Amino acid sequence: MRIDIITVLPEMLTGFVGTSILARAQKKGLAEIHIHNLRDYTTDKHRRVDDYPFGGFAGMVMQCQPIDDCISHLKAERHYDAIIFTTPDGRQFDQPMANSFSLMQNVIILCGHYKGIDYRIREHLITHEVSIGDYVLTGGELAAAVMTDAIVRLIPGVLSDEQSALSDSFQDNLLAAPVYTRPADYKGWRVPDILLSGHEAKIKEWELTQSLERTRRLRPDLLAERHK
Ligand code: 6GU
Repeated sequence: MRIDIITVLPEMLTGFVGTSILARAQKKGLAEIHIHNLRDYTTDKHRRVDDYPFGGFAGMVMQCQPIDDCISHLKAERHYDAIIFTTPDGRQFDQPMANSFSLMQNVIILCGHYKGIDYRIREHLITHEVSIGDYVLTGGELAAAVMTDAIVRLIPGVLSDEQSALSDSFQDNLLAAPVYTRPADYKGWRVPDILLSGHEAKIKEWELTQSLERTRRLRPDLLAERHK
């Protein structure tokens, strides 16, 4: 899978995509992540990518030209399955969305900034508008990082069997059961006996009971979702 991220703050993302699981996914050839500096596409001699809004509103608006040129440049090279715009008024990102994006071949993520982008870009070029939650970030870079991480870790081969995405919280609308490692007794804080018993079937049953109990207590909304 290939992800192209368009941003005015490339330095916010280069370290992130070159670290840990995302770095390994790229080294293994399972993911390609390219960061594009929007300023490289402006025809403005001062490298401006924003301007004052029509109508006399406050704030600055990202202009059509650099965004259109950058996206056109990418589209001339390959077909894109999704052109995502990060924006607080988008649809809220969740695990099913991560799953469906992870099945795609080529995806563009355009990071929003300032008061917004010229609405004509959203009307004519964007296929998906996505938010990561009901709070306001200064820019879409962190949202792009969150989405990229959630998407790339789902690509087959990116995680090892032990880290398998199948046991994640949310994958089946259940929170994960608690996990423990050695020592079995730390300062009198004991690991549940069942986990030391070696009874595989009983351990599985314990895990499901814990998942259900924690979901009922902490996220009852997820259980309601499960029964739909
Ligand atoms: Cl995608 N962008 C911004 N600026 N703020 C957000 C967001 C996105 N998602 C939640 N808050």
